[in-house]
Amino acid sequence: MAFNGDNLADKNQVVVVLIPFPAQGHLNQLMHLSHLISSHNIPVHYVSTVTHIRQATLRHHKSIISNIHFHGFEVPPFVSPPPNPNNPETDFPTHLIPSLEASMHLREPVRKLLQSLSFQAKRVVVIHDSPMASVAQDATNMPNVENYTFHCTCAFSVYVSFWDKMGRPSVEAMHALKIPSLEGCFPTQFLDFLIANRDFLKLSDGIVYNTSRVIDGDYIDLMEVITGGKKIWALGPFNPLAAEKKGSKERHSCMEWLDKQKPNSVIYVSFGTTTTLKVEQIEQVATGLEQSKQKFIWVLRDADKGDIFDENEAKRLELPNGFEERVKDMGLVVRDWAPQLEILSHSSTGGFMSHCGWNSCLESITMGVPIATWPFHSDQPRNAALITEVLKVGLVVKDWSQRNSLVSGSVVEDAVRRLMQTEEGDEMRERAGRLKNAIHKSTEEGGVSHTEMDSFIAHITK
Ligand SMILES: *[C@@H]1O[C@H](CO)[C@@H](O)[C@H](O)[C@H]1NC(C)=O
Ligand SMILES: CC(=O)N[C@H]1CO[C@H](CO)[C@@H](O)[C@@H]1O
Repeated sequence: MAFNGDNLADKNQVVVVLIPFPAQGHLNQLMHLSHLISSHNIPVHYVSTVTHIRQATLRHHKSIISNIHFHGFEVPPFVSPPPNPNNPETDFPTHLIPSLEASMHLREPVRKLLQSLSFQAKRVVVIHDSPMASVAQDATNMPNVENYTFHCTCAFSVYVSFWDKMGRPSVEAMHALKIPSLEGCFPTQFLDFLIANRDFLKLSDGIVYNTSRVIDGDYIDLMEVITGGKKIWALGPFNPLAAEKKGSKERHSCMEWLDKQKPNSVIYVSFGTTTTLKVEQIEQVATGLEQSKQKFIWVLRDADKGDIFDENEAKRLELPNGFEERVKDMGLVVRDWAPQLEILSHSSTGGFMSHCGWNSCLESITMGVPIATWPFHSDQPRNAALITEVLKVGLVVKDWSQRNSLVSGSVVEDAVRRLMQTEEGDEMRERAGRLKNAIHKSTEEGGVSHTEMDSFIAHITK
């Protein structure tokens, strides 16, 4: 998908250029954002490396991607090692760092694209993922280019990092909350990467969060104070998939299994695309699920590699001997790509054991499913605190203070039982249901998310 400079826009048009951070959760969110923006008849250009454009489009529904211009740019080759679950220092996917560093070479092709678009269009609106600020930096010298920062996480987690840096001052919205430390969230190598980007963040004209005022509005207000009144929009969550689930011919086999289960009886277990469990940990999860005697769907995969198309097949993760046979009436182990949103929106699904990546949190709360939290790295521990401490729609499986220890089978069993079989769990499900309704209302005409989206579109096309 080489870029040729002609006819990408005309003089009356505002065009939007999106620059995602090249990891699945981010590629996914900016893909949804592309779709939302292009549904307002605004041309959208989605920019990444050749490999990551391939990844983003492969994992997305065709109806979403048909109106988007993709620009896959060549970057120097990077190594794509397998994930290392036995790294004693961190659960962060350090094997992705070479691909992240390679993506910094997007700066030059992005500059050329912006320049050419800026000649052709009325205005160019760049929305870059926050760790991609340095790739977008040349926007600053072009007269009709505006720059916006996009956060793929909640305002709460971003606020907590600032609050930490300020020495945890007394603030009402933080009162009595148990906030996990930043320790162990990022390895130094990645922190350097973030710091290198921070200077460019100051250059943005506005900030977009994929969250909703219904979810963490207090923290959006607090961020507005911190960023000196810079305009913030909370553009989420809008779930485009909600309508297409039933009657689709390409339904995953686990959906038929779900159809046969009782309402709220199944716990969905998945730790996302950046987590690889140690062999011993897999054994403990298996034991815990088996002993909980609850129905489950467990997605068991290795973390994505920096290049998911890299030849060497991921190894098949081993389960304890005879496990799959013993649990065949209780649960499913899914080893391929699972339709997470469909699973969460199914009435048989009553709980989610999750690493608390922001996509997963949002999908779960918009579907009214309470979460058993088990964070591994990055913003996950703070997202987990939002779920359990602020919103109270989940319970803790692994506390961040215990991050270096194995979670035993009995802890897994206990968490699953509490979430699925106790009054405490039912109360969380009720609260999650109320939050779901509030979120759905907010995306309807006149609702707060709907209004924010209109205001953002009006602002960029003004
Ligand atoms: C925000 O994330 C959710 C969950 O992945 C997604 O469904 C939604 O479309 C995203 N919204 C934006 C604006 O990226
Ligand atoms: C290119 C461009 O519009 N850069 C702007 C990004 O946002 C900052 C803050 O509003 C402006 O000072 C830059 O001029």
